[in-house]
Amino acid sequence: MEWFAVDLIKQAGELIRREIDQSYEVERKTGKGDLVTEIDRAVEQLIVRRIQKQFPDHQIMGEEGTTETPDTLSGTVWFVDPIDGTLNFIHQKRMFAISVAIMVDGVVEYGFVYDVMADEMFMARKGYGATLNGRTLTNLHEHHVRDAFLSMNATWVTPNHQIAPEILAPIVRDSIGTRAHGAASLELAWLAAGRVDGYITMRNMPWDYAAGKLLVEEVGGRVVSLYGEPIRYDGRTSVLAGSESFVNDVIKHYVIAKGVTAEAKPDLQIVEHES
Ligand code: 2AM
Ligand code: CA
Ligand code: CA
Ligand code: CA
Repeated sequence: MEWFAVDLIKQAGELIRREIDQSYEVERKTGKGDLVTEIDRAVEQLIVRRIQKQFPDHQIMGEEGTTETPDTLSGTVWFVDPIDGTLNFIHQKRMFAISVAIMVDGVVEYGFVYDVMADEMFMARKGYGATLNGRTLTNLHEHHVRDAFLSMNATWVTPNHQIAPEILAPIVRDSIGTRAHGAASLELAWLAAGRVDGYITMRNMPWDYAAGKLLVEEVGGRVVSLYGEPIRYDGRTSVLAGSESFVNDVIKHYVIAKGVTAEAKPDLQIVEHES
């Protein structure tokens, strides 16, 4: 299954590299920052068709809607984001990834994040560690917010999100620096590779984080919701990722200290605006 997935992802990567300089259609989904291109759809179709042919009984959850949300997470489920970082793909022609995770009976067993233009394949297998282009990734160094270099989207500290800025602005201020890379799976992969020390987002879907989460966990890191709850795979969630010390520091000193607990979470209404 592992080599089938790698071959499939590399083939999809070739398709993207071939098409990236051609003209293609771009469509709006919910707003001007939420786009999908013909290439996103073509790549998802390529991936989905090959999986269906090889493993007809597997379920697939893909971002671009060629598949249905599975009723149950039992059996084998593939989470597929054909282009994670579509805005980067369109505007920068780099720093986007194909993200694929394979879940077996509710447990993510394999995660793949492929940076298409840098030709970097990040892979993890549960219990067996993580690699980047075949080289083993070493365990994360412990960090606290005050000595962490973070990856986080600036949207979350703007006032149009109710509680989020109150929690996140102090983290931005106290850390040694923040970068917004714009591709969740790659930000988690970079965390696993030690290129950043933490990643926070208020809203991700399973195809964004399933593969990257396993990568981070396989180098000793922790990935939970912003309130420290286990991550679910059935819809949107916030994501807080980093070393054990970083994650504990954020929850204890920035989230709980603000009086925000998992129970109080309904207060944390994300106002949809999609700039
Ligand atoms: P995408 O490019 O595949 O849409 C941008 O900060 C990151 O958040 C990207 O990984 C992007 O994935 C993801 N993202 C963008 N809009 C989103 C939404 N409405 N819900 C969840 N994730 C989103
Ligand atoms: Ca999208
Ligand atoms: Ca995505
Ligand atoms: Ca996508």
